[in-house]
Amino acid sequence: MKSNRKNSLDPISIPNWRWSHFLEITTKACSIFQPIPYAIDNDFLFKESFFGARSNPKKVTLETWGFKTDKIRQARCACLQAGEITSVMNLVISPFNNYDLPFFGADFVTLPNGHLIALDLQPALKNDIIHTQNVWANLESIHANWQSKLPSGGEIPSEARQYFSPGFLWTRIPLGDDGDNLITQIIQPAFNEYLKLFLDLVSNAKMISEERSLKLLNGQKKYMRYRANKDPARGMLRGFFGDLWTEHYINHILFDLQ
Ligand code: DBV
Repeated sequence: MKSNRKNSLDPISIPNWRWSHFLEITTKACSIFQPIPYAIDNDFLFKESFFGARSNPKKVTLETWGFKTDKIRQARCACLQAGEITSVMNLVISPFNNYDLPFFGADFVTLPNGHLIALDLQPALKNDIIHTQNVWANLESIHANWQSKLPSGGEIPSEARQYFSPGFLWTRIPLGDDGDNLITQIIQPAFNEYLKLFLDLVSNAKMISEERSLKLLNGQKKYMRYRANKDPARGMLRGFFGDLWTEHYINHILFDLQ
């Protein structure tokens, strides 16, 4: 099937994609920054395949949404729906390194065994107080309010901890009505507050020195390399779309600052 999406800012049109409301919120909130399309080849703007038993093949659809602005190097969202249940929104907003800003990271994943929600303003330089103090001072109270209403997400890989802030909202919730209610009543308002804080930081950000920009760039590249190397979706994407396509997608679209 062909997609009529021409560029990364064209709206997503995946039928019954569970996370569409969150991308609508993001699109609306970011429209004040005059976003322009981010160059992405057609083969990565839209991709479709089939999986499962030959007698009853199921469809998997992936679309990539994205933009850039004067302060945001790349905002991109991998939007995937596989069959009835499996539904992924992997959104990362990466500022230019000449602003002292964190990444905005949202990994919303529905699998047959439940929903996994990871949301954070992720530090490029976790041990640098100039980089973190302004963010964490505002984020920790927001986090405390919403995380207290959610079950914990459990252990995360120890090597990944350096890429998360103390405000990392992390939970695993069951499928079904209870899960849906938690997504509507807790995850949605939490997402709004995390995104608003991030975009306010972007609005107020001032250019930093050349020397400090280099430090930020190194921190950003380390984060991108880690995520590209350890992408938990690699196996799933390879199963759906093949190794070559997946490696190009992960290393040259999703985490393209290495
Ligand atoms: N995760 C991605 C991309 C995805 C994606 C690009 C296109 O970075 C999906 C899709 N994340 C995805 C899937 C799973 C997870 C898990 C499908 C489930 C894997 C499984 O259980 O089979 C946050 N995502 C996770 C986990 C975490 C995150 C902590 C659980 C642990 C894991 O399975 O590794 N955000 C994610 C993450 C980092 C981050 C791993 C690392 C720094 O910033």
